[in-house]
Formats: sequence, C-alpha cells, structure tokens
Amino acid sequence: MQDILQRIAVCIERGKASLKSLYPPDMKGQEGVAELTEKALKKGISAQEVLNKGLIFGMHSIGEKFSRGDVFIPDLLIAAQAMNAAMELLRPRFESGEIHHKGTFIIGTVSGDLHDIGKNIVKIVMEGAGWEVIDLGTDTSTESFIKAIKNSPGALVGMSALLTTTMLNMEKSVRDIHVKYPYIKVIIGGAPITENFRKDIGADLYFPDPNKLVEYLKAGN
Ligand code: B12
Repeated sequence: MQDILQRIAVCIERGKASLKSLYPPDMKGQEGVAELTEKALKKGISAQEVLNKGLIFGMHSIGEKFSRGDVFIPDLLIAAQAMNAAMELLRPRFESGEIHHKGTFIIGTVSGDLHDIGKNIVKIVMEGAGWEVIDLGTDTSTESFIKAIKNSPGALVGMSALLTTTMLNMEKSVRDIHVKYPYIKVIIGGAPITENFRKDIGADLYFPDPNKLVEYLKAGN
C-alpha cells in the first residue's frame, strides 16, 4: 500500500498526470497519477489516505525542493496541474450523497494570492460533508466576498492564503465583512496561518485542515 502512495507522491512531484502525458520525458510510457489513483482506490485505500499520503505529500516534497532552489516555478505549475486533475478523480469519493445541504460555504483565496490547491481541497471536503460550496476562486477581493454574502446571507465564509504577504490581506476582508455582516462567521486557513494570527485579525475560527473544520461543524457548532 505504501508503495502505490509513494508512487502517487512521486508523480505529483514530477508532474506526471497520466500515462498519456509526455512530461516528464524520462517517465514517458509510465503510469501517471490518474492511473495510480484509480488503482489505489480499487485496492481499497481510502480517498483520504490517497489525498494525504500521496497527493499532499507529493506537493510538500516539491515545495521543499523549491525552497532549496532545486526546482522552479514551471515545475510547481506542472505539479499543480497533476494535483488538480487527481483531486477531480477523488471528488466523487468525498461526496456524502446527502440530498439536503447543511448550509452554504463561501470560499476564496484572498486578494493577491493565486494558490488554489488547498482551497480546492477544502471545497471538496466541505461538499463531501454536505455543504453547498460557492467557490470564488483565487485573488478574491473583499468586495467579491461581500457580494457573495449578500446573495447567501446565512453562509459561512472560508478564506485561504499561502503567502506571508497575502495573509495580511485577510485582515481587511475580515474587518469589512464583520462591519457589514457582524453575525457572519469567517474561517481562515492556509499554511502560514496560526491561531494567534486569527486572534490578531479578529477572524472567527482557524483550522489547519478541512477535516478539523468538518469535525467542528458536525459537533453542532
Ligand atoms: C504549488 C505552489 C505554487 C503554485 C500554485 C499553483 C496552484 N494552482 O495553487 C504557483 C507556481 C502558482 C506558485 C506561485 C508562487 N509561489 Co508558491 N508554492 C506552491 C507550493 C509548492 C505548494 C502549495 C500547495 O499547494 N500545498 C499543498 C496544499 C494541499 O496545502 P495548503 O495550501 O497549505 O492547504 C492545506 C491547509 O493549509 C488547509 N487550508 C488551506 N486553505 C484553507 C482554508 C480554510 C478555510 C481551511 C479551514 C483550511 C485551509 O487545508 C489544505 C489541505 O490540508 C508551496 C510550498 C509549500 N510547501 O506549501 C509554495 C509557496 C507557498 N509559494 C511561495 C512563493 C514565494 C510563491 C511565489 C511568490 C513565487 C514567485 N517568486 O513568483 C508565487 C506567488 C504567486 C501568487 N501571487 O500567489 C512560498 C511562500 C513563502 C512565504 N513565506 O510567503 C512557498 C511556501 C514556497 C517556498 N518555500 O518558498 N506557487
């Protein structure tokens, strides 16, 4: 089992999306993340394990290489493409089949920030837990959040940030949302976010991953 998850991680890291992908040239003709994900699921490995021990692990490995200067932006983009394609394969496995939505969850990556892999995972996990998700995409302005809240007044709002620079943009968005809609709960997340930062900017909740958010909501909060 470890073997196939490791192979998935390597495919993400190398940006090998499927058997057909011509990139990277040294992996031509080999199975990619699409085939290996299908195989792992058929073997009975859970979607959560494929996500955490395969896909996310692979993204973290390439992130470390990027920090060391061993890979560059185009490598990250190719890995991100493979990651997003694999997540689409996992999406049905996260669906709970519940007919009634538990509520509406608005999510966006904050202004100035183009990272969307984490946000997309939060979206899939929340949909799987029975929430209707309105995805505002990346580089989401405060105005876009406010417009979405106006159309779904009872929604929960999620914000994602991956950069230490763009996480600062959360403060304005949270403040402006709370001025207009004091009852709206704003939940923040993303690699650089901490509980102390949440307190500093007055957001309502912080979770390091979407499963913790779902557990919190399931507990009736
Ligand atoms: C892939 C990637 C990119 C891709 C993004 C592609 C895409 N479609 O997303 C591209 C190439 C575009 C990119 C660009 C840049 N990047 Co970049 N990137 C990464 C990388 C390697 C992986 C990020 C990722 O997807 N992680 C995997 C996901 C699953 O994790 P996650 O996002 O943290 O999400 C999880 C949790 O945090 C949580 N979560 C996330 N959001 C939310 C929200 C809520 C509500 C909740 C509850 C939970 C939650 O749940 C998720 C699942 O568990 C990281 C390195 C790393 N180790 O993180 C660097 C990294 C984030 N990038 C970095 C940098 C510097 C940049 C650039 C500035 C580089 C440049 N010179 O241009 C640009 C900025 C572009 C911009 N304006 O946004 C730095 C940030 C440093 C810093 N301190 O700010 C990092 C850390 C790399 C590094 N070590 O230097 N990047």
